[in-house]
Amino acid sequence: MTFALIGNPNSGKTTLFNQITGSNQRVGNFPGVTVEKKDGPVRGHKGVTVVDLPGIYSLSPYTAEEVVTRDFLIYEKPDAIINIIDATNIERNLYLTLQLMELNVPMILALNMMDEIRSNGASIDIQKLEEQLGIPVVPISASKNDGVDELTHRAIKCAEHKTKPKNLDFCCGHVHNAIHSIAHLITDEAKAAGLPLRFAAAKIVEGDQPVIDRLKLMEPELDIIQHIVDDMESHLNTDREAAIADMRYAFIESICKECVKKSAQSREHLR
Ligand code: GDP
Ligand code: MG
Ligand code: K
Repeated sequence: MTFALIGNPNSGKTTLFNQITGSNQRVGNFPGVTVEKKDGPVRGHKGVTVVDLPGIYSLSPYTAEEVVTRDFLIYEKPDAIINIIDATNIERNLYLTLQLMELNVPMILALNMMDEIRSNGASIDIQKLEEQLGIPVVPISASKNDGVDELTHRAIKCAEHKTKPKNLDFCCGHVHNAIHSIAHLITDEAKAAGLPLRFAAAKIVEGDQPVIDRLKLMEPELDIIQHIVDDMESHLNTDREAAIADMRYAFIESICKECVKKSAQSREHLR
């Protein structure tokens, strides 16, 4: 059984990796320390491996880190994703979470830096967050080794039961329509290419060339897709990448409004 450990740079991936495996990889307080993937055995669980992947903000195909992480997810198909996020910077971190959910792989959210949240006087409603996202959420503090055993335990359960994210459909309106029309159009091609359908459709809407190339679409399909995207852009009066980003941030904002109580002085403001 293999877990992929994924998160933004500085979310605490390496700290968590070291706790889970009992190893001693270098922890950095700046982004970009982990440029290659490292794997190690999960302590106390025979046959379970965790892979520490490069920190990324998005599943775009632009940076070396993004390519390594996304190719691992798509082509090596881990049994579960452990998505670690910095709870003190939850809005920004959830942007990657929503993209990972589209891969339709069993996934668990490790809500890290909870020690900071507590000492700031902020709070996060874990149960509500779990309901809204449709994936298990475990509050942890990687550096204090708090909640890590619970996380490992639930990640194994999640992989064993193949528990996939419950709601992929967090969007509505024109972007929603475009994603669904395109998903309908590319069902066979996505299957043949081994790409998760929802991920492929959203990536086409965004204009992700490697995904579009990999699907080997025919001219008539490409024409229809262009038409769908043009239509969406003109209705929303924005470009395709911004349309997707706006949709994701709108969903994140609505979740955080319900689940997060900030302190007067959150860590974000101190940065
Ligand atoms: P990575 O870039 O995702 O691999 O993150 P690192 O593991 O290198 O951690 C980034 C920084 O956050 C380091 O300074 C860690 O010591 C710190 N850190 C990691 N986990 C926690 C935590 O639970 N609480 C606090 N306060 N700091 C943490
Ligand atoms: Mg690291
Ligand atoms: K780092």
